[in-house]
Amino acid sequence: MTATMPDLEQQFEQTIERDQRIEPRDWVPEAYRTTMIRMIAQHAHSEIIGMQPEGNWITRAPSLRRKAILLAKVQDEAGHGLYLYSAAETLGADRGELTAKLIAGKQKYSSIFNYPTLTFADVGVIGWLVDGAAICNQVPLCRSSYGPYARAMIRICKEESFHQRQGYELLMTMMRGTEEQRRMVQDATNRWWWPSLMMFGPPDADSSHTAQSMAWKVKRHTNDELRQRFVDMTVPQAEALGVTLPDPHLRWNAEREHYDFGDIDWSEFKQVVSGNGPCNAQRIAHRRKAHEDGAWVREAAAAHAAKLRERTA
Ligand code: BYC
Repeated sequence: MTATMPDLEQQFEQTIERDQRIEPRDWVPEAYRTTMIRMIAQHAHSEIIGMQPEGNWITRAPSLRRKAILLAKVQDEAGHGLYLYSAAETLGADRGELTAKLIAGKQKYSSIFNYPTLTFADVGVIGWLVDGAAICNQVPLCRSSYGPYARAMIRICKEESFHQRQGYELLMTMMRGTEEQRRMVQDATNRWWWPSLMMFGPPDADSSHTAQSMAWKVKRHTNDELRQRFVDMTVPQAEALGVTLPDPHLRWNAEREHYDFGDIDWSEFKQVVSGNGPCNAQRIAHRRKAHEDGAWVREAAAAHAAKLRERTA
């Protein structure tokens, strides 16, 4: 007996209701497919573009040990991008088309990667704050309703935890160093704090996708909930490190049992997301060039695969 549309819809709703996973062969409403492709592609693009700000420091890392650590981290990000593109492919998206949309400016990537990395302290602060925010946002996504995405997120989160620790350890070392090194850490913290809070997306009241994504259990918490969790988690870390977070309104609210914090400059967020951040043009130009430079590899791989097919036929 063939399943009718209402049966399929009911099955989908039940899977979500029972907290089970949606798998690639399951029927899904078109809007669910579109949402998952959008979110997974944006995430994959963020990992790949996210290699640039830190990659910028690989040749200038101050020791062989720091260079090896940074290389490993940036390589992990390439890996995350690749398995996220694979997860998007299980929904019928084509990786080549997703890349084409990224370099044509038709698909987004995280706002955070449009800021420059001015000193080596930025590498530590990215690990601490940016990877810290990423973990906060992504741990709940390990329970996302789409199976391949949720499973990819488990490994990604484990690696992000290592990234966060390496950043914090680097900053601890710098804070035990010279006055100039401490000044660099404080300066990097000042520049990355507010953009890190923006990573969680617009306030709930302005978030176009949250309600539907929560109903489908794609997202498990709202943008504001996760942002608050990140602030609460990070303030004690800043104290232990000995840096000041650049927000005069940051204080413990005993009644709410959370830290209160100042207003985020949402006009800056909008500017960056719409392509006008400090490094948007540079990031996309670099990605486009890397893609074009890699054309011969894709051609060679396709020619090799065709030869193998011919031989086995
Ligand atoms: N930047 O309705 P909303 C990483 C867009 S990788 C740019 O709240 P949603 C790492 C949003 O896409 C970090 N755009 O959306 C890598 C939507 O636009 P469209 C990436 C943003 O999806 C290397 C519109 O604003 N992490 O951590 O419900 C090294 C309205 O927003 C941003 C992920 O991708 C932003 N910050 O919630 C180190 C995690 N925020 O598509 C670290 C997975 C929002 O309607 N994604 N927008 O044109 C998510 O959890 C969610 O997609 C978001 C946004 C919380 C980001």
